[in-house]
Parts: sequence; structure tokens; C-alpha cells
Amino acid sequence: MFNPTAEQMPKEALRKLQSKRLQQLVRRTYDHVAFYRERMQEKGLKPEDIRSMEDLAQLPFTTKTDFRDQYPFGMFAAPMREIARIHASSGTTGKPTVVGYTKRDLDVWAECAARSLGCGGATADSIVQVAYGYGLFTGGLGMHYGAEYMGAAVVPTSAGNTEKQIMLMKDFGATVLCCTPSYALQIAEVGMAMGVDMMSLPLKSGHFGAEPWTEAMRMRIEEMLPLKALDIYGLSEVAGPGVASECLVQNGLHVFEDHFYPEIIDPATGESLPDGEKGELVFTCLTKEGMPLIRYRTRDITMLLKEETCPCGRSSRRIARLMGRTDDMLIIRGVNVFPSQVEDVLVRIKGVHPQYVLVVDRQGNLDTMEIKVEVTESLFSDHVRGLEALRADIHHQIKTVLNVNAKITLVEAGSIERTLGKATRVQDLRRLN
Ligand code: DLL
Repeated sequence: MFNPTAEQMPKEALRKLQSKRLQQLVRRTYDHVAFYRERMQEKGLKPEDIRSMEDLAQLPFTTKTDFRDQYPFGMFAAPMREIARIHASSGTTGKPTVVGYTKRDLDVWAECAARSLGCGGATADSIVQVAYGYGLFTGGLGMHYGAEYMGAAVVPTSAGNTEKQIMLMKDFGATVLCCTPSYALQIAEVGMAMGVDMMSLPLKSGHFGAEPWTEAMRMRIEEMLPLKALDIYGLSEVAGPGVASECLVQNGLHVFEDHFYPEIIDPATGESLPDGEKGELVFTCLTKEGMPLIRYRTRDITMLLKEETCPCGRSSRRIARLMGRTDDMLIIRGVNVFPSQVEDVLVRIKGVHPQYVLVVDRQGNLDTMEIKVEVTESLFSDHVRGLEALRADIHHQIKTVLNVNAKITLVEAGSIERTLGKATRVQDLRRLN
């Protein structure tokens, strides 16, 4: 464990620390960010009204739209001379979300990324290959500084150049791999095609995140690479990777809640939901200086696991694997579908590669969904009957599990475009019409 004092802190001490930090946060934002001051004034709140975590619910939420309205630096609480780095998350439409970190924020983030690596057993002896993209995206630099903070040796390959990536992984003896789960799968596939015995590499843990993935995908990755595939979560606005991480127990992600305080709310009403109920994840950044956040609505869907101690000894609360985002949810003829649910069905079917695209369209007034999915080469070169049976099986399983009548198109292995970062799983043509 990288920081046992913080990671095993008794609940009561943690609660006290959080309350103290919340008071400081509210004071700081009230004094330095006009946006927060106005919001608090609208509710008739003064910083001294917030004395403990029990008072948090009185504070208003912050949304992605608020960020856009304050573009680029309106949410910063520190002057530019104290801002040490700026990241931006790729808005698919319009302006990106801009985040500023002070030197101390970067240290906290690196420490939390180091805790995440420690969750998989990494130590100063580890060789950490960082195959997340470096740049405005927080994945590369986040894990890079986390590994350095831990004292491990970092191999900053970034994403891409996959064959060289595999050669270096083998020659340098990387023990830890950090990348998106879809890219981990691609590394495994390319390695096999190159004739590298991937299962004989000295890899021990993989820290995969930045996009939704499933238990079934974890099984696939662990069959192809000799590592424990662990889920890591983060978002630029809060800190990049290292807001929460799975440990080797592989049952939920520990939230580093001495810095990032989680809540789950009903996305429709904003009401707080009890542990064990699925809803939207909300974060309050208790210690951030550059761009503090109060009750930030992430749009990510998960739940806080019912409190029970984790065998790993960490005391912090855990969130379940993320299902997707409220804005990823497709509504097909009135049925709610997350791409991760489709993945979960596909990955379990023999002969299917977990590479797929969902094409959603509208014919007349009716929504249609086509699932294009890759199948193994041998099946493709087989006679047509094998393919027909597979197509019928996928159709049946999607209908049974998701209650959606989807058109299934089987395509050759390798024909769906690979991305180096976050995979693009949906083409929603309805938005173009
Ligand atoms: O994706 C930070 C990150 C980098 C996390 C590397 C983990 C590993 P953004 O680009 O700002 O930051 O995107 C944040 O990605 O709100 C989620 O919707 C999604 N996301 C991140 N991690 C996971 C995960 C980084 N483990 C957005 N499972 C978040 C599912 C994830 N979705």
C-alpha cells in the first residue's frame, strides 16, 4: 500500500478530516471564485454555515454547463502565477473543459495516482509503461507522475506505435501497463500477430480506465495478458486518473475520499441516493487550490457499494464499475441501452471479438440499432452456416438481455477502426437527421 496512513484511516478520523477540509474549501471558493460566491449568496449561505460533511447537501451543484459558461479560466481560485499546469478535456462539441492545477494540486494528484498503482501491488521496483496519450488528456501525464512519485521506473511510450510499444515492453521487462482497456486489447492482439508470447511477459498489473468496460472484457484481457486487469477512474475536472482505483480484490474502486468526496444522486431530481443504489456520481474536491469543485455532477453512472470492509485493508468507500455516462445512454424505441451492456453480451459469446460499433438511426418514426461486431478469422473463412448461426445467437441474446431488436452485422477481424485512446462505440445518425 503506497500511503497506509491515508488509505487505512479509521472512518471517524476520516470524517473529521473531511469536515475540516470542507470548511476550508468553502471559505476559499467564496473568497476567490465569483461563481461560487454568487451561488451561495443566492441560497443565503455564508461560509461559516458549512461546518461539517452533514452540511454539504445545502450547497448547490456545479455542472458541466457552468464550466462552459466560465470558459476558459472563470472557475480558477488561484492567480495564474500559482497555476502550474492546464489540462483540457476533449469536448466533442463546443469548447473543452479547462482545468488549472497548482503545484500542490499536482502533488496530490501524483500521490493519488501512486496510491492507484500501489492498489495493484506496484512498488519502487516496478517498471511502468505508460501507454495512455500524453498531452491535454490527463491519462499519460497523470500516470507518469504517479509512477515517478512512487519511485518506479517510467517508460513513457504514450499511446500508438503499437509494434514498437510491444518490443519495448518485452525488452525492458515492464511489470505494469497503463492504458485504456480497448488499447490493452489491441496491444494483446498485435503482440499475438507479431508472434510474441504475450503470456510469458513479466507484466503483473494493468491500470485500465478512461472509458467504460465490463467484467467480461476484464476476463478477455486477463486471458491474453499475464496481468491483473484493474479499473482506474478519474476525470480532468477533479484530477485525472487516480480519483478511484480497484485493488487486487477486484470488487469496486476505492475512492481516495480524503481528497475527493463522492455522493450519488438521482440524476432527475438531484436527491441523494443510499449506498447500493445506482445514480449519478457527484464529487467535491476537498483540497484543490487551482480549481476547487463543489458537488460537481460528473454525469457518470455508478453506485457506492454498501459499506463493508475490503479484505485489502483500505478503509475508503468503493464505487462500482462505471456503467457509462448519462449522455451515453441510448434510447431505442423507449428502451434504455448503455453501450457497456451490449459489450457485456458480445464478449461472452465464443467466436466474437470485443470490437464493435453500434449504429443507431431512425426509419420513419422508429429507432433502429445495428451492431457491427468482429468475428474470429477462422469463423469468417468457415462456411456461411457457422456465421448465420452466430448471427442468430447474438440477435437472440441481445433481444433477451436488452429487449432490443438489433440488426447484427458480422465483420472481419481488424476491420473496425481502432482508437489509441477512448474507443468510439456509437454512431448515432439520428443526431445528423
Ligand atoms: O479519462 C482521466 C483518466 C485517464 C481516467 C486515464 C482513467 C485513466 P477525461 O478525459 O476528463 O479524464 O474523461 C473523464 O471518462 O467522466 C468517465 O465518463 C470516463 N471514465 C474515466 N475513467 C473511467 C473508468 C479521464 N474507469 C470521463 N470507467 C469520466 C468508465 C471512465 N469510464
